[in-house]
Amino acid sequence: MARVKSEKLFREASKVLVGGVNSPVRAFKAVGGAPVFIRSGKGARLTTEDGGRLIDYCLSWGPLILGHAHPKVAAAAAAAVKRGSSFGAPTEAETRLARMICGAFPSIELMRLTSSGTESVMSALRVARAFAKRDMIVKFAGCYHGHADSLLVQAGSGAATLGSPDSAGVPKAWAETTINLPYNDASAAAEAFLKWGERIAAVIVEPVAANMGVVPPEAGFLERLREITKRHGALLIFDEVVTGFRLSWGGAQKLRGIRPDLTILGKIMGGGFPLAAYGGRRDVMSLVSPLGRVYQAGTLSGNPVAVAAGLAALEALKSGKPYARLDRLAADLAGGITREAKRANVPLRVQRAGSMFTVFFTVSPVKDYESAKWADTAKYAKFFNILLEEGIYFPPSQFEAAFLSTAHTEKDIEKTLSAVRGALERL
Ligand code: KE4
Repeated sequence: MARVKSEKLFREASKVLVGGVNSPVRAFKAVGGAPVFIRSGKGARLTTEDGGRLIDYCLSWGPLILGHAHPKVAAAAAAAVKRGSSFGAPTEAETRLARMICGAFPSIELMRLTSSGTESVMSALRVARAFAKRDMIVKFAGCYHGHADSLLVQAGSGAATLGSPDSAGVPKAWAETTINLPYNDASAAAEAFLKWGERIAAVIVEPVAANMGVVPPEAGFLERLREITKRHGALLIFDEVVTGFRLSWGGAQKLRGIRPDLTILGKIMGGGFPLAAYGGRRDVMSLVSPLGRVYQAGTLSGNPVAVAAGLAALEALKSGKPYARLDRLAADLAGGITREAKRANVPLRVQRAGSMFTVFFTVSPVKDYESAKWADTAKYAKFFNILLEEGIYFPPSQFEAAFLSTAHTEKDIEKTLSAVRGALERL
């Protein structure tokens, strides 16, 4: 698929937008070439500015579990905007959405709507520090929780070492409030608490990692984190921005039967609009302004148009009960890719959780960021670009998740597997 127009648009964009994009991963740095510029989306398909039609497995990095331009979501947003786009005052719909979320996530007793996952994470960490009266946070290498300063840290050499900045502009002192441990290593967490326990306010974790590629938690990992944080008076924060409403109506915490103290939500809950949330224990969230002394605010927080879209998306999801079919379709695709790789004798492994998966070009199990980095990213880039030529749009990075939507069909899976067969033969 020629990308002449996308290349021209990318050159123009690069003159006024940093790197020609409004979020780095869109720039195709990991796969090469100019990013595809999108004209529109409908269902499981994207139409590019070059007139190409793509079966979309990136789905805007996860929000579009109902596919692009779902009629009910589009209608709800269109109707809402005609009633006014923003009031800076409470509306009844925000309560309805919050009530729906609390119903799906019983661990969320009190919550706050924001405009992005980053904003929700940033705020949740602030209230966790205030509640625990401690400064340090534990996270896991390869997990991404948005671009809040104190989370942009490199993993230390061994366990329980203080983080160092992983981005320019992050003061060393802020990075040192974060300990970055290997995912799936509960012993490292226990060791960190032995060393820093009285200073650790919270542990934040993706209950199924999606930002180093899909890496499910090993048996006992999350349960151990729950037990360790309880024992040391620290809070457990589940970042369910990706997994919330993706893995089940109640996210990963419902499937795992674990009750975190705070949960971060985003992506799917906004129906593709800027909408996210953080919430959890009432005694913790009651510290947030105007109830308590933890300040957090936002001009467009709980925006009426985004809330209308989010409500429509969640209502469609709740009534459609799509999870069994989504999981089956994803299993068919993942299984098919694995079969094609065996047939082509190409070393790869597909790691999947529900309707999200990653094709890792490595044969060893990927259980943390160190093992994820063994994947052959050059091979992934070639695989991605050959699929793109065949009209299949995977995430433009080895370390991201591919997603299914309710708009994907069995025919789409067949078409994709045929393109995968051809791509693997050309690797
Ligand atoms: P946002 O600030 O991008 O809304 O959310 C940040 C965030 C928080 N937590 C998790 C688990 C996330 O995956 C994200 C954002 N995800 C990335 C891609 N995996 C967004 C894509 C991008 O940065 O453009």
